[in-house]
Amino acid sequence: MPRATLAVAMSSTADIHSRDDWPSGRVLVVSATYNEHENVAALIDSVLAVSPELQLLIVDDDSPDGTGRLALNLAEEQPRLHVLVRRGRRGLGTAILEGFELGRQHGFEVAVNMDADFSHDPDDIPRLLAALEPVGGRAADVVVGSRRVPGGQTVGWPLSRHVASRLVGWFTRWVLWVPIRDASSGFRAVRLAIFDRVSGPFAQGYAFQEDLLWRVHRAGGRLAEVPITFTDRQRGSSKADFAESRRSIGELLRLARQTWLG
Ligand SMILES: Nc1nc2c(ncn2[C@@H]2O[C@H](COP(=O)(O)OP(=O)(O)OP(=O)(O)O)[C@@H](O)[C@H]2O)c(=O)[nH]1
Ligand SMILES: [Mg+2]
Repeated sequence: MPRATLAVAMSSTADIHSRDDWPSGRVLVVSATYNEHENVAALIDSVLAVSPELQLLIVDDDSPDGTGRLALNLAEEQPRLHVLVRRGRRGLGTAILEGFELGRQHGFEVAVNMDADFSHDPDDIPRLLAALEPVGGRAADVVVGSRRVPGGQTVGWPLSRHVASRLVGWFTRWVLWVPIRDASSGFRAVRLAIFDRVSGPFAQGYAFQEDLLWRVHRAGGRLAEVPITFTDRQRGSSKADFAESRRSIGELLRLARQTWLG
């Protein structure tokens, strides 16, 4: 299966970028979208209302429901909003990675990655950022918004989702040796300088989340978790289908082979 590197196909000429004149900033929130028309405008408002210091990048894969077009229109009026519409569905992992890479190119120090469906509460962003700061002398490189540390929880999931998520969590912790309880959480704060030490090829789909933690940990980076409440999406539909699950399992097994056999 083809995999992405950090220098992921940056500007295939068909991709659309909103304005190139980004204000300077330290923290860029990156949210990947695919058919999130019902959520994206509210997400943009909520994230940008958290702090005037935050900027937001939407990375859309040319959603058939017009999410990207809507975000591009909103970006015309909002200098803290940036939009990349990629031509064709290229996967969640490559979308996040391309968002991080754009953040680096524009001089941001930290990226916050979150889903666009309000499962992640924008009001938790300041707590994630605070946890990047040094504790006992050493700063964290990645802070994971975690459902599996005291105070964290998941609201609204059926039993099947709990079981699947716990299995992946267990596998990442005890087979891949990543010391994190909620490795599949897509709500994180990431110090972008970590990519000076960590490179791909990264998993292209949902397994990017576990893959990034695995690489950061192996490179000696510091991981931390803070509790969050994850709420099942209220609007729009899931993109985590059977094909994506199968692809993720393949990617995780590849990481297991590398962990144990080198
Ligand atoms: N750009 C891009 N974004 C994607 C892709 N697949 C999923 N996303 C986005 O990634 C985020 C996570 O996807 P979800 O469908 O919410 O996955 P999930 O949280 O496991 O499933 P739900 O239970 O439905 O919320 C959402 O913001 C999606 O719109 C993709 O191929 N490309
Ligand atoms: Mg979701």
